[in-house]
Amino acid sequence: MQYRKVVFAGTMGAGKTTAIRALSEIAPMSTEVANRQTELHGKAQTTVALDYGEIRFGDGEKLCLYGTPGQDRFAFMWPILARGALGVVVLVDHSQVDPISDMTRYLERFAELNRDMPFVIGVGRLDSNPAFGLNQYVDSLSQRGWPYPVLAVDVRRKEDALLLIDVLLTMVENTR
Ligand SMILES: Nc1nc2c(ncn2[C@@H]2O[C@H](COP(=O)(O)OP(=O)(O)O)[C@@H](O)[C@H]2O)c(=O)[nH]1
Ligand SMILES: [Mg+2]
Repeated sequence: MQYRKVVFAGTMGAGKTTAIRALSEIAPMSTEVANRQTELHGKAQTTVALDYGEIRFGDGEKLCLYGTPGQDRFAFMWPILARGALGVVVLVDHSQVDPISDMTRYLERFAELNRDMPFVIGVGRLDSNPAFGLNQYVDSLSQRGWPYPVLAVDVRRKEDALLLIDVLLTMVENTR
């Protein structure tokens, strides 16, 4: 059996744990603790260390899904998780103060680890701030010469989470 790995990154509350729970065909593992940084996000629980889930494909291939902890104090986990990853799904919470720089921060950090890392960006809660839309993300990326796909998603829906994976796998296939 072939093992492949995809990493989910993004700020606290962006939906990493939710996406992996929606996708995983095994009981997903997650290391949730009480959230003591409620100034960053109001949610009750947050992930330390990582999330883990798996998708199995018909051809006997297994895709391992890893969620990075959002808080910066767990940034030491990122190189460990990024090693050998097919690509990174960066989830963005559009309702945050500066979601573009949230996105940029994760892209920069993971690109430092692997310059050729394929990325897909999933923007959630797009309706929370109608003043700016998906095109702002696309513009910001193209200004930096980053041709990564940007999708509006609600990762609580399995088909949205799966779309992110499909796009990432398609990119990987096409660059081989
Ligand atoms: N409205 C909305 N809520 C979302 C979306 N994605 C995640 N959530 C909710 O946001 C909360 C935080 O998600 P979580 O997966 O714990 O974020 P994590 O910190 O990235 O692991 C959960 O209550 C999710 O149900 C989205 O696209 N839209
Ligand atoms: Mg989490």
